Amino acid sequence: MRSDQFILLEDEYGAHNYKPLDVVLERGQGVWVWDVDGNRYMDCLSAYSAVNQGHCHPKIMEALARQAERLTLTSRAFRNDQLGPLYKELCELTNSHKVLPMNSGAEAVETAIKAVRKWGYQVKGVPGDKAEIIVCRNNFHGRTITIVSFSTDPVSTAGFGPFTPGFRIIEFGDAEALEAAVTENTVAFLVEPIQGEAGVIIPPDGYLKDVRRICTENNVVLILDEIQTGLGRTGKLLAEQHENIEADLTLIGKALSGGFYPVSAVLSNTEVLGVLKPGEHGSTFGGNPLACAVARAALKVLVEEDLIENAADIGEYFKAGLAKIDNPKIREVRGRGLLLAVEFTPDAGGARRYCERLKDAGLLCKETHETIIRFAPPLVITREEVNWALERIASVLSG
Ligand code: IF1
Repeated sequence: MRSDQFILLEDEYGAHNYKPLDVVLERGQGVWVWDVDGNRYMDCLSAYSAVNQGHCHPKIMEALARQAERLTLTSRAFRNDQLGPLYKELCELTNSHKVLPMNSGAEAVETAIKAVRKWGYQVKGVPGDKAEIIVCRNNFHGRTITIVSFSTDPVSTAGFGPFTPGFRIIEFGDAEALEAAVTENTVAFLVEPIQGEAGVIIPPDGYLKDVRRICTENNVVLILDEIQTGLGRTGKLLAEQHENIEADLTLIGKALSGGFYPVSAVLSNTEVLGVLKPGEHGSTFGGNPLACAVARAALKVLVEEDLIENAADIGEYFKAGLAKIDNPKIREVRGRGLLLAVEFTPDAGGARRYCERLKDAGLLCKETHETIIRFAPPLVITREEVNWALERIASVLSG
């Protein structure tokens, strides 16, 4: 079957909750993917930073296949021989004390919300059902009802009420706004170190440090959503390291499996996770041996292949190359590590048409909002491959 036939099938039988580029992929390796018509593309999205280790990494593939032959799922009614080792490796790598494994990113966010509410009542002494969590305007933390309850994007919320109460929204990047919003009932501040979906928005220098101080002074749990920024993407293992801080709860997902399988986790540096007692939270698939084996391999690849350092180096090189592109309709080039964005002026005619033309030139990327293109290739990308990409990007964006 050719591309157009697959597209017809999707459109006829699938829900239309996405508007994908019309490219039907069937194979991937490293930074490259191939469509059913035999065309090759460079993947500059990495499944929204889930395939940081590159497509179909052979070592992760091997771990998946070997574990799939032995044992895939026990449920947490029993223990398995992959979970404890994953916990230890994750804690050592991230300087954490406790781990709670889930599957999707949204589930990790939901888990953190439950844990900090309970912590608020049991440890901080917040009166029953009064816990407040502060979040930021233009946040993206997932798609569940509770998470969209505090989204400020009308497309994410319209028609989906009634919503979960208990959230207060402040401006991103404004530490004073956080200080002003904290009350005695505030249990947590939930924030992305760099806002991804909002368009790769980098907060002012010192913001996370100030946030850390304000949370500590007010006995508020700092939850960093590193589901997109974590695991090497920004040139550090965790984006919090750019400001030398440590969150109380850190949420990771996406690249925790190198894109093979949904694996997420809540990492805790304090005793917040300690408030959860048997029966109060869980998931059939969370912490299953297949997921754990894949995550262990994915973390090992990230460290052993120096992908974090590569993201820092190559990211700077890629960003400098993008900044050289001569087009008065480019308003800004920004990013950190290999989480990069080009923002166009409102009169540029939208980012989508550039993405369509980049696809025709052999490069896959995705617009966010009307005017921004995100470039986030797998962290295995080489300098030569960046040169290949820059040639095409320059040619399309200059036109
Ligand atoms: C989609 C965006 C990226 C996330 C952060 C939690 C989650 C995400 C910081 C939830 C998920 C996604 C989901 C994906 C598109 C993608 C995305 F454009 F929507 F915002 F990456 F930028 N926290 N991000 O970025 O994780 O439950 O999906 O595993 O199609 O919705 P999830």
